[in-house]
Amino acid sequence: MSSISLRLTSFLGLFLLLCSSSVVVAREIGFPPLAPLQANNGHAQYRSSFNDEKQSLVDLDKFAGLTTFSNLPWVHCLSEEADVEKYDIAFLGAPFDTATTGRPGTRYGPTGIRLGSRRIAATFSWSPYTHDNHFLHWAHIVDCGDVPMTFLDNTVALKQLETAHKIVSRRPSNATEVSTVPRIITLGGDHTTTLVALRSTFDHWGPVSVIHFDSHIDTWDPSVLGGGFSDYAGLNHGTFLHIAHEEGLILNTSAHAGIRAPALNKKYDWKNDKRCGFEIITARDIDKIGVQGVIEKLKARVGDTNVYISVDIDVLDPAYAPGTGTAEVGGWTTRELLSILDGLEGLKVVGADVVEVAPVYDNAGETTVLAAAEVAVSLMGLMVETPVKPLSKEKE
Ligand SMILES: [Mn+2]
Repeated sequence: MSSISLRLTSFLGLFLLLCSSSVVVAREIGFPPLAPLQANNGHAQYRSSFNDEKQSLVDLDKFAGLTTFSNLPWVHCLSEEADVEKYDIAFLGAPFDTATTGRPGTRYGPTGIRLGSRRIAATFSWSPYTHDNHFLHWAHIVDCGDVPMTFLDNTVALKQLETAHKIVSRRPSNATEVSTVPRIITLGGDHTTTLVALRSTFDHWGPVSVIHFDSHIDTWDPSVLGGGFSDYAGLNHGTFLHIAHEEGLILNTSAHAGIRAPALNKKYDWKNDKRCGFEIITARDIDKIGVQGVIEKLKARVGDTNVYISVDIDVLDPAYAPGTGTAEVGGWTTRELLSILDGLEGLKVVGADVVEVAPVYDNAGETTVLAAAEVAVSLMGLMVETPVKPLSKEKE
């Protein structure tokens, strides 16, 4: 017998021995392939909330239905009908990008921010930092959808937004014992939309301190930025704070945070900025005074006044927010911005926005819209933390 035949015979013998000495039984594999949580008659049973099939279609709160901000309920806030679900804080989209000086695209901003928020839901929002959940406090928070804004005439578009702000903020609030005027968080939209929001807050609270997170000062003189061709050209996303000052909407206790873009001239822009009521915290100041230092400076600046917080997403470095129209390198990180915003707890925030989000320049990882969504949640948290009485009530 050759050595190859000898080996084959040995393998065959071993195989027959194994077959005769044991009973081979197919192993039952359950799905999901986890140890059974309960055993009943030897069969695996898995815990499931899928008991009521119809109810399960109603209760699922993420990735289902139409996309609203943070899966909040959509309310037809702009309806002329009086019988509309009441709310205390409303997200309102302003799809507008025809007053930009750089790359357009922010008309898709509100949609982008909502997409960036689709993993956020009230039931899954307990903070690892505070162990609090701002979605589940006193305030009923809703998404009012987007305002129809024509892309062919800025004057008309901003008038449409102004009318929408009036309707949304003049509806009766839900928790009347806490707050009687619903507050609005605008999802922009280019920064020009903030002028309209400031007119709206003026309606209820009078002039406010603006905390303006941005890489640009946005107080540029309308007779310069825009070419000085016409009043129409003068109202744009780099001049709206100048105009807000001229209209008496803001207090001289306002502040910019994160500034790093150059001015048009050696002195005038900075002098004019101060005249418009602003103090500047530059992007590089954070290296000297830290996050806490920025928070303290902002709080000291606005004091006890009513505050409007506007976040131009270009305050972030383009590494953290490439999806914007006029990106400036050397900016803050998303973590720094969120820490600063959360640190402003206690301020009387009467209105807020996150603007200049242009998803078309974002990346496949959705870096910009994810950041913008979290910024909006932080702004909402500040509003929940500190209810604000309207002006008429304060006078009583
Ligand atoms: Mn801006």
